Amino acid sequence: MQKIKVAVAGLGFIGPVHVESLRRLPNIEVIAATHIDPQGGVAKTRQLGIERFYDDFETLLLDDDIDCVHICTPNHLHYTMAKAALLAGKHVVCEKPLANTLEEAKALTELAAKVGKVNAIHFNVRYYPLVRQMRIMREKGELGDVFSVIGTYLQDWLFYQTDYNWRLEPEVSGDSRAIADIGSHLMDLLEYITGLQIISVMADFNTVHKTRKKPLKPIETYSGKILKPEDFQEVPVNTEDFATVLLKFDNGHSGVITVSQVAAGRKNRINLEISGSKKSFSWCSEKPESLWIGHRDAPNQELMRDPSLFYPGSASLISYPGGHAEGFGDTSKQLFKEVYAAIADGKTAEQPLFPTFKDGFREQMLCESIIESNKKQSWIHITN
Ligand code: SOE
Repeated sequence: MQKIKVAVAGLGFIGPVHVESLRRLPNIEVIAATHIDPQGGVAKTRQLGIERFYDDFETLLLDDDIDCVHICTPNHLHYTMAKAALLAGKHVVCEKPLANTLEEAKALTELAAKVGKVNAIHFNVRYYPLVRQMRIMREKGELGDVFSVIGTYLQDWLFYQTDYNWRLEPEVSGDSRAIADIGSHLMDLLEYITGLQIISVMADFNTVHKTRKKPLKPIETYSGKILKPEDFQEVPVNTEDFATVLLKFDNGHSGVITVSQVAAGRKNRINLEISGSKKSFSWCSEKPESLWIGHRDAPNQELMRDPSLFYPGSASLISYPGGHAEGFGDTSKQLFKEVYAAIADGKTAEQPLFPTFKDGFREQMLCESIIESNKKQSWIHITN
């Protein structure tokens, strides 16, 4: 089998998740990496058993053996790296957000279409099998019209004033934090499942910790929870720890999302309540193997992740029988399986099932409208 050769840029929290997930697929070989800190990068590359390390991204792109590049660096590097990779003739899988501005996201989407390379964005939450099962059940009319959507995404890794991360720095992470970082997953998810489009938003942000204590040495996502910094500097913070956004959908109905990164005890918890004219769905990412199905005049049901009970389109995202738990790491594996099938088949032009730069652009557009709504404390209509 001709293996597709892959490089990963950025070996912080999510980069190694990409490497591990890619290695579970038979037609892929991870052959190279690069990292912002060359010394630490060499050690991480060796630890991950990757054969080649490049001190800089430009040199990595000169390696003709590399077919596809995964961009797992901080947000402010996504645009320049994705653009350079596409121009170097590589397929690109980019972590969300696609870019830090709408203009950059638009330019990348147009460039990807022009060069005809496979392009994907890591909205991996779509790949919990029950998420696609909900989508297919809705497509088959089993949910009915969507009356309302209530979504929350709660974390606690930034709970303390001493929790610090590059996501707190707008020049690196962009002008929104909780909405852009995790609200993007939530909005992509609810549009993916319901088939609805958000057409207006009314947002309200809150920065719980107006200042934070920045450790004097770099730390990685989530690792700050265990770090006891000996000394740090107090810095102002003006991006949101918490946000609530009222939503209006193109079917005339409404919804609401709430995101927080300071919710003690909620580790990485997406919860969806989707109410339809025939039944309701309730799903939680911390219990991803179970879907609650609510009825007005019949007993409520629980659908467990079991390929024999799923439609083919969602059963294709399941590798193990019911009861043999699959989770967060499996979502990336299943997403990459669909991306690399498209690369192997040379299907760069079709509208694929997996999330592409177009979905990244849409999320950028929603996030910018939400930022504007919060600033103006008014409803903002989404112009497609
Ligand atoms: C931090 O909020 C984070 O790592 C996000 O950046 C990821 O997208 C999410 O999957 C887990 O939490």
